[in-house]
Amino acid sequence: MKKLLSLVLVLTLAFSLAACGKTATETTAAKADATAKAGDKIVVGIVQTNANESDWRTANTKSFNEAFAAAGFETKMVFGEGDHAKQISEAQLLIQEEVDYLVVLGLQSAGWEDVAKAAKEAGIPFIMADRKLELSEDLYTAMVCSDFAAEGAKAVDWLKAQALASYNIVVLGGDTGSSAQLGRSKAIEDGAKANSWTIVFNQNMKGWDETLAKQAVADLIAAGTKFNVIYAENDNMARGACAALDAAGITYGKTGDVKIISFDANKWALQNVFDGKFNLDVECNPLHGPRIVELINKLAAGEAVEKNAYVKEEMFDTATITQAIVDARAY
Ligand code: GYE
Repeated sequence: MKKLLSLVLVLTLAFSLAACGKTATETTAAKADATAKAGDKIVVGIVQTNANESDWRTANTKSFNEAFAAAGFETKMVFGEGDHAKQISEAQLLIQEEVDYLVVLGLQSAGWEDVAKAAKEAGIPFIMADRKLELSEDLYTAMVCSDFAAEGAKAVDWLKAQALASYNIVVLGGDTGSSAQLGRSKAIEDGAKANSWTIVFNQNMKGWDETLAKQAVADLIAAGTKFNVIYAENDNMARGACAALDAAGITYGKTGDVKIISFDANKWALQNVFDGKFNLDVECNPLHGPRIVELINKLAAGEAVEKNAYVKEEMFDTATITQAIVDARAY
């Protein structure tokens, strides 16, 4: 009954707004207003990448579920499971289900125009979280993302500061075409060019997979490939690489022959930095739940929001890490 009431309210408002030529934004506001008037729960559709592609993703999904439940939102979460086309069709379904807000974490950064246009037509605010998508500003309401180019630049600067006698780098990339992979990979590729470093291997691991990373490094060792740096685009792949080095009796980390660079900075990974197994871990913070709740509440209240927000992130290496930092880690 309530749904029907809010639908009638939306349609009446939409027709009256359309009759007087109101924009999508006003339609959005009308929709939010109707939802509030009808006292309905705010329904948020989340288009997530994969359920458990990494420890980072697990923490990210948990953050959304917990924060949205605490905010009294109704959450509709769908997963792409590694398939971009599936993510697109799931997103279209959420629009047809008339969610009040659409939050997208894209497997791929490209190919979201149609979904964004459909959301705009329906008056549904399109919000990007975690990964910035290739969309013009008129096609999304706001974003809360990580700056992957900046993350990569931190790692390259750190690597340069190590002043190694030689640089033979193995790049274990994330899912091809994701903005996280694109940003982090471009940084090391540009850094290698600028510093005349050698990238001896550069491949993306489907699903950011730890086992694939381990196998890739084991194959390199078996082939006799010389390398002294592992640039792993997330913690799980870095751990996979270390397992292959352990199996081959090759030393790594603070006192070892191979430098280990990672991204995400999960608690267990920072313990590895503290224990001298990982040399550097560049933070990528998954706790987007509260950030998106704050954003949606502002939009629902008709308040102005920051269009393009980047999460403030740090980096941790064997020289700066402390047990207290590890113990205080929230994910
Ligand atoms: O680095 C990786 C996850 O989008 C930043 O996706 C995220 C990446 C993160 O699976 O672990």
